[in-house]
Amino acid sequence: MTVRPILTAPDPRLQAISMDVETVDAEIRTLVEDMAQSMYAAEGIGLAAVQIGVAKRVIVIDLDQKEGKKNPRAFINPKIVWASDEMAVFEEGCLSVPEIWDDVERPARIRCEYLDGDGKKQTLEADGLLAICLQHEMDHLNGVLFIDHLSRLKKNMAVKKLAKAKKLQAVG
Ligand code: K1U
Ligand code: ZN
Repeated sequence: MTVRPILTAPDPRLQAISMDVETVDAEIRTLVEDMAQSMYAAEGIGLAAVQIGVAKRVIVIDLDQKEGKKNPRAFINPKIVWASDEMAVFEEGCLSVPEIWDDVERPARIRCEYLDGDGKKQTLEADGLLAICLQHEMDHLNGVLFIDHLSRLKKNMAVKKLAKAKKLQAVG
């Protein structure tokens, strides 16, 4: 298992449209394990494969990480098949958009279909943080970041802050 570096905006690879997984084989299982390790190392609650530079429709989420008790869930080729009219606002962050948090409005409940880590078809109805996190990660699979949901002014401010941080990082 390998902890892989997480891409940060404005890296153009984050805008890629990820490809469907054909077969859940050993390569995909290794990818899922690497993603889980990378997510834990970065102290995140979710990760999309594209964030480590692999444009495949694979997501890992673990919402209840307690000491020594890790339970990563894999969502492969996830699709939202229903979303509630009711909306929810949640302050989101992103490992690819460091140090920026802002409110995003999304459907409060969703039903999605996906393949699990064993390649079995599953259906899940989610609400609360799981629904938010799934939608945030599925956006990544379509090259969308949470700052793309903000007003143009807020997004511009976020992009400037990210560019400045990258410049400072490069100088050392
Ligand atoms: O996609 C990502 O970069 C993961 C992102 C998921 C997410 C967080 C909040 C709302 C929607 C989606 C993160 O994990 S950011 C870090 C984070 O949320 C967190 C870190 C430590 C403790 C609790 C939360
Ligand atoms: Zn993210």
